[in-house]
Amino acid sequence: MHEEQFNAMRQSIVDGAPEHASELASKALELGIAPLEAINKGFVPGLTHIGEQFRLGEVFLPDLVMAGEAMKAAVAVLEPEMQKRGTQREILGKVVLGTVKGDIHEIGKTLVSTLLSASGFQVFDLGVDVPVERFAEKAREVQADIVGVSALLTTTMQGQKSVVEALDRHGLRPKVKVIVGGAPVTRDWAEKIGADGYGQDAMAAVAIARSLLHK
Ligand code: B1M
Repeated sequence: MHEEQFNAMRQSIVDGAPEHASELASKALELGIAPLEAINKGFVPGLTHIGEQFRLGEVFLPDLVMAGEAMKAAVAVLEPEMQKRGTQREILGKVVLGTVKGDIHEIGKTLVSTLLSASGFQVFDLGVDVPVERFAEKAREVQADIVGVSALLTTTMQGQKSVVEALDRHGLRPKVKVIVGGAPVTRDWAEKIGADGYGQDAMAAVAIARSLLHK
C-alpha cells in the first residue's frame, strides 16, 4: 500500500527538492500514513541512496546538502504530528541529547529527540557540534537521567567516548546513563566505551531509554 507515495518521497530527497518533499509529507498525513512510516519507508531510503552515491563519488557535497535540506523540510511537516501522537503526560525522565563536537549531522538526532519527547521524556536538545563538557554541564544542571550522544562520522565517534569520560570526571556516573547512536555506531562500540545503551534507530533509542529507567 502507498508504494507510489513512498517512491515519490524517496525521489524528492534524491532530487534535493525541499518544497516537493514538504508537499509529499503533507499529502502523506492526508492519506492517513503514519508520520514515522513516511519517514522510514519514504524519505530515509532517499537519504540512504544519496549517501551511497556520495560514497561512490557519483554525487557531490551540494547534492548531499540539498538532500539534507529536503529531509529537514519533510520532517518539519511530520514532527508536530509525531508530537501530537505522544499522548503520555507523566514525565518518564530527563534526557540531554546532542551530536558530538565536529559533527553537524542533525537529522537522526532530531528524530530521536522528537520520538523521545513524544514518548514522554523531557528532552534538552543541545543541537549539533556540541563540546564534550557541554553534555556534562547540562546533565548536572538539569539533573538528567540519560545523556544521548549522536555521531555520524567514524572520525567523530571518538567524541562519544569523551562524553562518557567527562561524565565520569564530573562524578555523574553511573547514575546518569549514556545512550549512543548514529550510522557508524555499533553495539560493540557502545560496550567498548562503557555506554549503557545503543540505539540502532530512533524507536530503539526510546525502548532503551525506557528500559534503562525501568519504565
Ligand atoms: Co554526511 N556523511 N557528511 N552530510 N551524510 C554521511 C554520514 C556518510 C555516511 C555519507 C557517505 O559517505 N556514504 C559519510 C560518513 C562516512 C563515515 O565517516 N563513516 C558522510 C560524510 C563523509 C560527510 C562529510 C565529511 C562530507 C564532506 O564534507 N566531504 C561532511 C561532514 C560534516 C560534519 O559533520 N563535520 C558531511 C556533511 C553532510 C551534510 C551537512 C551535507 C548533510 C547533513 C545535513 C543535516 O543533518 N542537516 C549530510 C547527510 C545528509 C548525510 C547522509 C546522506 C544522511 C544522514 C542522515 O540524515 N540520515 C549520510 C549517509 C547515510 O547515513 N546513509 C552522510 C538519516 C537519519 C534519519 O539517519 O542520522 O543515521 P541517521 O540517524 C538514525 C540512526 O542512526 C539513529 O536513529 C536515527 C533515526 O532512525 N541515531 C541514533 C542517530 N543518532 C542517534 C542517537 C541515539 C540513538 C540512535 O542515541 C542517543
